[in-house]
Amino acid sequence: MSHAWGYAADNGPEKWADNFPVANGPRQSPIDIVPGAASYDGGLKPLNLKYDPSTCLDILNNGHSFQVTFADDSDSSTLKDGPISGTYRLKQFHFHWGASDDKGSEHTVAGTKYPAELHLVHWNTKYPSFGDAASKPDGLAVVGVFLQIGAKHAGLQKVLDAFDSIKCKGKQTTFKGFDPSTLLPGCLDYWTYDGSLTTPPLLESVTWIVCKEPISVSCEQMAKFRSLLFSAEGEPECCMVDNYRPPQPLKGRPVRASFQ
Ligand code: B30
Ligand code: ZN
Repeated sequence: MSHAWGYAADNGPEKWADNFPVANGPRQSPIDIVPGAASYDGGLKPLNLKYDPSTCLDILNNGHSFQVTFADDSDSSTLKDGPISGTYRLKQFHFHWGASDDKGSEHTVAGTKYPAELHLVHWNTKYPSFGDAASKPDGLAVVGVFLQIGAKHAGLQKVLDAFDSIKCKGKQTTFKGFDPSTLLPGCLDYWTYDGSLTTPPLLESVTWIVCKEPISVSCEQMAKFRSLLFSAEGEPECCMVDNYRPPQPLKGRPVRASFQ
């Protein structure tokens, strides 16, 4: 899949509104999460994540990130409860990251940027498909997890070990049996707000669920992210880094916390 948009000066986040005017809409993502301004909501349920590793299919370099794709033709890998109603199915997960450890996440916490952010993308089964759900106000739920530098992450290493096969844009390989729950933090406390896709088409269809607790990954693992390429085979090599959108105006939206 090829796109006119990207993360360079001439096609990056500051230019997206030219082709996607919703970039200036009322519920854009990401945002800066200010913990002191979020309100604790005791009515928020714990997240109910049930992932079946047998639904994991393949891994793809899509030219703006890499994504791991899941079979979503049955309720085998689902998100329920938390801030949402009904059943949402896991479609894919992907990451955003920086050229160095001082940047890379899309959401920030009181202005603090993490080196990377994981997005687990789910769609509401009240709609017939991901494609239908992606334009509905309650169509998608994305769980965001911050990555910080620390100990090597064994679950993430299984993903990184597939990178030799997907270095360039458009490369894809099978990636069977991976359990995405290995990428979740131990504590599932979260912030939630109504937002959007963080890449074009920037559709305002996402219930964001951002975990408070980061997962730790080693600096060697962060370096491996930066070895992927935005470019296709045969094109001048362009390292895939800084593939994040900066925080967008909150425009009066409430941010709720599941924890005190
Ligand atoms: S995010 O989690 O808000 N970063 C999409 C899903 C989640 C996010 C952003 C975008 C999405 O589904 N976009 C449209 C589908 N993509 C998927 C792909 O292959 O990667 C196709 C496309 O954009 O047109 Cu390139
Ligand atoms: Zn994302």
